[in-house]
Amino acid sequence: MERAEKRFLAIFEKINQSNVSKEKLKKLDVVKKLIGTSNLIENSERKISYMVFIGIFAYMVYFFMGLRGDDECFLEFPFDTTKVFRGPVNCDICINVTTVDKINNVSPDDFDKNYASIGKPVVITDGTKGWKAVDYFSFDFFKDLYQSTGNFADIKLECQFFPYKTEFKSLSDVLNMNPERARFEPGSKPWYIGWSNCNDDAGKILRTYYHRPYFLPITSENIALNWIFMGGKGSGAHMHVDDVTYPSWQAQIKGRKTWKLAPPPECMHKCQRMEITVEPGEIIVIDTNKWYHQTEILPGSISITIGAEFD
Ligand SMILES: O=C(O)CCC(=O)C(=O)O
Repeated sequence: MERAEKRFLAIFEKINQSNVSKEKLKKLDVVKKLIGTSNLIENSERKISYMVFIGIFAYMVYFFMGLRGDDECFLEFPFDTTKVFRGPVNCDICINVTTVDKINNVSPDDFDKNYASIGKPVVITDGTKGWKAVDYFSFDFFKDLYQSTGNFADIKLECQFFPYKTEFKSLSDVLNMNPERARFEPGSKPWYIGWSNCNDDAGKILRTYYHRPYFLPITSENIALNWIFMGGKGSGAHMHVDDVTYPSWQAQIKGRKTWKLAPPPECMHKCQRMEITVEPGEIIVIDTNKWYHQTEILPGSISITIGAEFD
């Protein structure tokens, strides 16, 4: 390497002493090749530096914002970063959609044709007709459910837990809060949380409290993984878009919740925002991967919902 360097310097010296201009030198194939290689090295070094910088930045955000969800991954990206990379949405899903219809007694074919197949949000007011959940779901119901189906630690793997504005770190923290707070007694801290159930035994029991929504097309598969959201009045989920596989239904078992829907940003000028309040016993159906959504729990009873994706 040293010898090569010396010989190169000697050649360089000779060139300097000759009358060949730098411009002419740059036109030589061998010089072009050399410059190209050095640019290539510089570029890859720059790329590596960027990647290291992004990595350090992401880790700092993740670490300082306390967004570490579980210990399965060394580095988990904050939930909302995935939205930056979502594909553009065809605005046909929202053009001319100005309200969320409330319908009942709808056939699976009509539901499919007028809503599911075109991604139009809708509320089915008789959606939970005949469901035991309406009479049984409560804070204590879920506490007993998870106590009877194993320990709370099971709830962690593969499950997602959304603490929203609370300090809770897990569903187990929630279900062990003091009873006064669970009942929203005056002076206690408000709470609203959500989770996906990934305890198979609990899932089997849950399915005895609700049916596959009657309006889903026969060809639709109702995904077994349940999402449950529970809590008292105040803000629910912040405005966001999901990154799940399919559209979802969500049954409002107890309480009342307002959904604020916004079209995808690329459709902002062609489509409009909408708002709908879902009453107890109603089911909202929405493609949460396309419609941005935010929720607010209205004063009154605890809000409890159960839902799932369907294809
Ligand atoms: O039900 C809620 O309050 C939030 C639901 C939600 O954000 C979702 O399903 O993505």
